[in-house]
Amino acid sequence: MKKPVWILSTLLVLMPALSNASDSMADKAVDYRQGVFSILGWNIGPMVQMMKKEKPYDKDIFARNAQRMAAVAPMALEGFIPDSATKDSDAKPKIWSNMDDFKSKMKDLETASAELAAVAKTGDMAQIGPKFQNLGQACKACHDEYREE
Ligand code: ASC
Repeated sequence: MKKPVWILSTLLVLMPALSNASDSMADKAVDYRQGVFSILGWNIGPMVQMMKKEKPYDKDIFARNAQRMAAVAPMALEGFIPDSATKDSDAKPKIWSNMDDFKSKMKDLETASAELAAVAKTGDMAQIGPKFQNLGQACKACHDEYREE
């Protein structure tokens, strides 16, 4: 390769990494937690459809998605570092002045998703229904209080 070509291609390859490196810690934290919530949203979506009978109930997919949520939910809190209520974030600043309550709501999410994952394996709707309701409540409780609409 001619020199200008490889310099240019090296730059192009490195650019995304370089631009991420120049992001502030707050921007990275926002990206991180939005990634976590994207995973949660992606996985709860089909479960909601199954519960509403908009989609046939598939025990394995339901249990898999519940398991994923249980694995990922405990990763969210870490992204709420100090001073990370940025313009790209829907997190309300009052999260940081109510951190104990916020943590307890995050804990509720962890518990609800773990309990759903446990019963989802049985395929027994009598058990799944109430646990799914709890999970929806845990999502909503935090959104109502701490997420910008
Ligand atoms: C969902 C979803 C949420 C929660 C919330 C529960 O399906 O994407 O954020 O449930 O709406 O009230």
